[in-house]
Amino acid sequence: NAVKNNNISIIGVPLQYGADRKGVDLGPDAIRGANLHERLRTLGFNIEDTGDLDVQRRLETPKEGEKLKHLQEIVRVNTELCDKVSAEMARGQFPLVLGGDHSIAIGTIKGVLQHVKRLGVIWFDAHTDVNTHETTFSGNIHGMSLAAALGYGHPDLVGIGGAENKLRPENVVIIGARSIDPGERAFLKEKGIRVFTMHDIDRNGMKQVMEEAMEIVSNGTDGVHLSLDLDGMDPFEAPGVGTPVTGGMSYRESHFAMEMLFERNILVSAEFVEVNPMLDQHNKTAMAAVELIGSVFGERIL
Ligand code: 5AB
Ligand code: MN
Ligand code: MN
Ligand code: MN
Repeated sequence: NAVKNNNISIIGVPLQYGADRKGVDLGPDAIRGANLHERLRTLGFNIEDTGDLDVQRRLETPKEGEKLKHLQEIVRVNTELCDKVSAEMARGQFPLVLGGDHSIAIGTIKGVLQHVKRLGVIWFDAHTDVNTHETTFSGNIHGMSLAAALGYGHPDLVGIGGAENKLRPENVVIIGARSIDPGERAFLKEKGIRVFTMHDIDRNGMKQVMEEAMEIVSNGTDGVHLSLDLDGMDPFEAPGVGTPVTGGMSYRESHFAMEMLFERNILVSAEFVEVNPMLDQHNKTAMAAVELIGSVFGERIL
């Protein structure tokens, strides 16, 4: 786990095809550029930066009549990511994946599932990412990654890393949601996935939300993955994202949630996604990501 495991492997995934918007492919370098390595080394970790996966960078127009945009390249990259994450875990490393758009959660989670069969997931996001090829309005695969990891959606996405490796709905929580499509609402209800919306955070506070959330994801599981979409934070504090939604989690709430995660010591892997430097102000969003990463790995004020 995060505390006992002193060895972190950074894996960059400069993929933008899931968001279909230029710039999110620059996320991994923006996060590195915000002092990531030094920050983690100061905390006493051994950092191995494995570099970036080989990704087609030129933003092509989606193929004519293709409902899921850039499906082929997204499946290829996620399959590679799955293998990479699995290989790093096989040699005892903690995978820290830097996006890239949120479609990469499929590859990350499928890779972790090769080692942690019963995996809990905390999905920190303004959105819930449980669209399928049948419910999506946008055709953007970054809005389908959680559904795919649960075993629902296009067979090519569900098949990444083996269709039999999948999350269970009762082991997943979503935190910070405030933009949910009609098809997603039905899906969440049908599968019984616990969603802590901004309303819940306002009403009960981040402390209670995190306590409940961590109880759910650690109950009957052997480890927890954190999938953190920076658009979960308020766009005022994290403007560099492709799909901003007002009324998000504050810097302080997010930061505190990460500190609580460290204290509970349940994480086996983490990913930070959707940082888009082309939409950012002075690398603010990448710096926020590094602040959150610091807290997840034990940084304290005093
Ligand atoms: B993100 C939307 N639900 O499917 C869709 O940023 C947005 O990874 C998806 O959370 C946002 O296109 C995906 C409208
Ligand atoms: Mn989002
Ligand atoms: Mn997302
Ligand atoms: Mn901090």
